[in-house]
Amino acid sequence: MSTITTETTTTNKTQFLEETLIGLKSEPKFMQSKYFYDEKGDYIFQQIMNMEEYYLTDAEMDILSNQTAQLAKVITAPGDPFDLIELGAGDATKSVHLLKALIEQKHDFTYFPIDISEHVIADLEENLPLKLPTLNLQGLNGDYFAMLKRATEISSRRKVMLFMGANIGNMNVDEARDFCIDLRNLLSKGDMLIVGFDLKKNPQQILAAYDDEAGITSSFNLNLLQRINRELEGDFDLDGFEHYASYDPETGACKSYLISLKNQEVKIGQKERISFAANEYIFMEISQKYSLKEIEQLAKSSGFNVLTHFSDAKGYFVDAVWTL
Ligand code: AVJ
Repeated sequence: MSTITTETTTTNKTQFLEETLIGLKSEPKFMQSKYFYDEKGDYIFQQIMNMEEYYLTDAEMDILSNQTAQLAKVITAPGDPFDLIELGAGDATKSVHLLKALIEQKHDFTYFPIDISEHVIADLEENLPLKLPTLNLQGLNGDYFAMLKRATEISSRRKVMLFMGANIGNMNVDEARDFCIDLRNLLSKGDMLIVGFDLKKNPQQILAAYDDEAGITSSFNLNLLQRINRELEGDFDLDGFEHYASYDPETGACKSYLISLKNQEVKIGQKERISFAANEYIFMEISQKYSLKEIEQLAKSSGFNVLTHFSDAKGYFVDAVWTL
């Protein structure tokens, strides 16, 4: 059962180059945050999750470790086998709690972790069976929708989708709605979607999580320039760019940018040259925050029914349970 399904590496590299150039030739310039997660990016993201300022991980862990029984109950029915598909599984430290509870309750299910990082899926395939020997596991490495389609081809059982970790925050509200509509179109009546949202809260607290003193978030962003240097023969001067984060309490948008510190030209591959003016920015990432009301609106506008939600003791984070 444990064979990784992977998109070919050449396709990934061509797509990385194409999408990088589209972003850097746009006005204003942008990059896609899905490319943060190469092996070094995965490692830096682990460090982010361990930071004092990055409250999100602890908050969702509080939900998954203390309300697993209730969550397991909401997503299962006696004698009803299902597939548990996780988008952006990461190291699955949170989902492991749920997997464990489902196994203990003797539910018949297969776990399909999907992740854009090849390294992440390989790690899961190696480590999860050690922790949970009886788990039915099939790792899928690639883009969410390509791999989700693959999962629906492999099995036709009822689907429970997990999209945790506030990964939905990497889309703005309109993109999130379109994304949820696309998910809904791949799901059927009775299927479920569990989505993790970071809630609007004190703006200082949010900003600190994305602009830490130690500069870990800064190195997370700069690593994408390094990745372009490594994989796409770029020559970014990392000292020529500086991390800048902002949070707007009105819209709930937390954004990060890399600011060019001088007029400079950067080479990518053999023939591409990109110019940066002093103080020009590259928009790197959005981490959208929601109110409970906005979460319900998102469910409705994308055609889901709200079943319930679970929140942590501090009220920082919500795992919403939607159904079709
Ligand atoms: C993995 C998308 C949830 O937006 O909070 C953390 C990524 N970026 N610090 C987030 C991230 C900067 C993270 N997500």
